Amino acid sequence: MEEKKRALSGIKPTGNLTLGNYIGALREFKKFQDDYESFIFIADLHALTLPIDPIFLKNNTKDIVAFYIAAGLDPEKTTIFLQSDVSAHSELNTILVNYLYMGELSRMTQFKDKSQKMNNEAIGLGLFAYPVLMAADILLYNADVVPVGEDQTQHVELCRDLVHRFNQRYQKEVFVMPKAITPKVGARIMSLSDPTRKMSKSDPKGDIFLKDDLNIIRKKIMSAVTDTGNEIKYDPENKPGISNLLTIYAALSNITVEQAEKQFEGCTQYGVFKKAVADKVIEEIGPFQQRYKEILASGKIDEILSEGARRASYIANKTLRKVKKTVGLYVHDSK
Ligand code: AQP
Repeated sequence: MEEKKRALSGIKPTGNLTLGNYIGALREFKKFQDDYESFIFIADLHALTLPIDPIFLKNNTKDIVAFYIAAGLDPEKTTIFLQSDVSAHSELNTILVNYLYMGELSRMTQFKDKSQKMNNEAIGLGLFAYPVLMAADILLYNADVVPVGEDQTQHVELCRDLVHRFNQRYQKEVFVMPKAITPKVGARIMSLSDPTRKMSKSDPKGDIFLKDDLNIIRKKIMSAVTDTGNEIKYDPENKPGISNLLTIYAALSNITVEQAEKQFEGCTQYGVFKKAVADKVIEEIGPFQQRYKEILASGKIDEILSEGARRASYIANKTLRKVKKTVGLYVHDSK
């Protein structure tokens, strides 16, 4: 029987998840669990790259596990685990920091965006080296595909450069070349209050949170920033607000943006259009919130994480051993 390809992705527990995280990543994960051997983790070590309250981090971590299951991940099919439970991530990170360069890391958009808002003296090394740990995450599982939103594709590209460099250096296929996969519609959901900016959990203005009360979600969509026109048209440059709402509507309806545009042809009232978008979001998020609550109440989170850590560690440790041998670290029987 042909071996299944592998898929791997994760989400940082740095805040309440947004509709952007849902459309760009979370909802996509389920699509991989039947045809791929799928590994989906909670990137809790990555969450430490910016200051975070410990209790907030711990609660967000449990939330994400419940969100994964609510989004349709089946722990029997998808290995769900915590990054910090598999020590191989940190160990491979320690090796890989020597194979990515300061110049390329300093050119990463996420680093530039996040560090720009900070005092230079207080930028942690972890924020700078974020893509190295992310490369370790991907490479430990020999992932063929990495489902992510658009903002993370640059890091996957850097990981590809690293694979090329590493395999060339040692003249063998140590690492599998991964490929980023972004959703066809909704790879970059924008803020409702400033549709030229990405909807982001660390910059919550204009966010829809997955835990928002449904009435609040409706209110937020009804007051989303649009433009002074009256045409429902996809034109991100001149009509970023309407284009963002069309994208949300299309993604959740599983149709293309062009099909969504057609549905609203002739509609000249933004209020009517916004109501349709709000209905669509609520239709999806309402039942999702219900499932999330049931999972949290079921008390099964720890069990899922323990089993996930066991399965993930087995695969990750095999890769780590191979890498250690390749670079010349002495791997002996006790290990
Ligand atoms: N606005 C978005 N539209 C589509 N996809 C998005 N993602 C994030 N925002 C959007 C995707 O969600 C996944 C999880 O992201 P992450 O938590 O690992 O980090 P991130 O990319 O930095 O996401 P955030 O929400 O912006 O987090 P903060 O603000 O904490 O840095 C990724 O696949 C991401 O592409």
